[in-house]
Amino acid sequence: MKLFSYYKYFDKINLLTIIFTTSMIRSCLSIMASHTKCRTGTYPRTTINRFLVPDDKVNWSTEYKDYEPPYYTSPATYGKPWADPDIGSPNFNPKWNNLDGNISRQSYMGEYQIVTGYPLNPIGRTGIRGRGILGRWGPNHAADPVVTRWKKNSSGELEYDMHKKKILQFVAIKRQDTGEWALPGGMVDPGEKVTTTAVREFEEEAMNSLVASEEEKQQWKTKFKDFFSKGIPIYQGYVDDPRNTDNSWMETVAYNFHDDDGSIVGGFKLQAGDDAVGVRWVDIKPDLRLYASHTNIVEEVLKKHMA
Ligand code: RP5
Repeated sequence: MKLFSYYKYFDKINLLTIIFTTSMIRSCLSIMASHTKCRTGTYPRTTINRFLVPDDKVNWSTEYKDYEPPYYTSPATYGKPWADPDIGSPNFNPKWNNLDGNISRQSYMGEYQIVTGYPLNPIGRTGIRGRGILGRWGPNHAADPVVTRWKKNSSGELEYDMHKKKILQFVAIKRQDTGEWALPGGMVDPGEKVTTTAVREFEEEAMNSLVASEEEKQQWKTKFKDFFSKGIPIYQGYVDDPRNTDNSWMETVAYNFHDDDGSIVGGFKLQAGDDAVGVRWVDIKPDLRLYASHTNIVEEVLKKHMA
């Protein structure tokens, strides 16, 4: 009898694992499929045009004899503590696909290839080589918080859409570099836990923690402690970021922090900070357009809440 109940418990855990893994794989696949913003137009902060990469030539395994992308590594990144030196520089011996000291050079997309000393973008060609304006060769790790609540009117009553469904909102920031609305994410500092990055970036970009008083921060700490310890992982993997190159790319881990009755984050005034120039609660609607592949991440969060 006892054995039977253990089996029941085991099956339940297995089932949950399978459901979680399957939905994570499904969301990873849909986000992975987007590799368009990082192969169109001029490279950010430059006048360099990307080499044309048609859809059927993205994959490295497809021959593209004429492929001659320009090489660009931003001079502004040289010598910065967050940036790697050029490949081949003396004393630069990166441990590709490994933890390199406290810098993770591992990819969520599996083992990436190294060709003539350079890591290769795991999704495919981008029309530009070099490190671009990113800091690391290979994966550049970020974390993205998706903070959500249900939309309410000024009397505090729930609002519904035309299908009589509750409206989910999330906190978006306006990026200074492109002017696009985005998740308030940021780069993982060497040795930092990704969950810590997600919360730190939220506080910096959506609550302006860098200039907040100690008293304000103490208030958040008490109120947020429990809330931010219950993030649900939504996605981990490649980001279709306009800064990506053939040898350097963004990856992220996104967590959903849901404020169900709107009393936690919903009770605080949002204020843009760090490199964000705007912040607001945004309705999750079909016409949502966000930076990089953030729309896909937010759509995954919506699916989870509507399921
Ligand atoms: C995106 O860039 C990530 O998803 C994250 O939101 C962001 C991190 O870069 P910075 O905002 O620090 O420039 O690819």
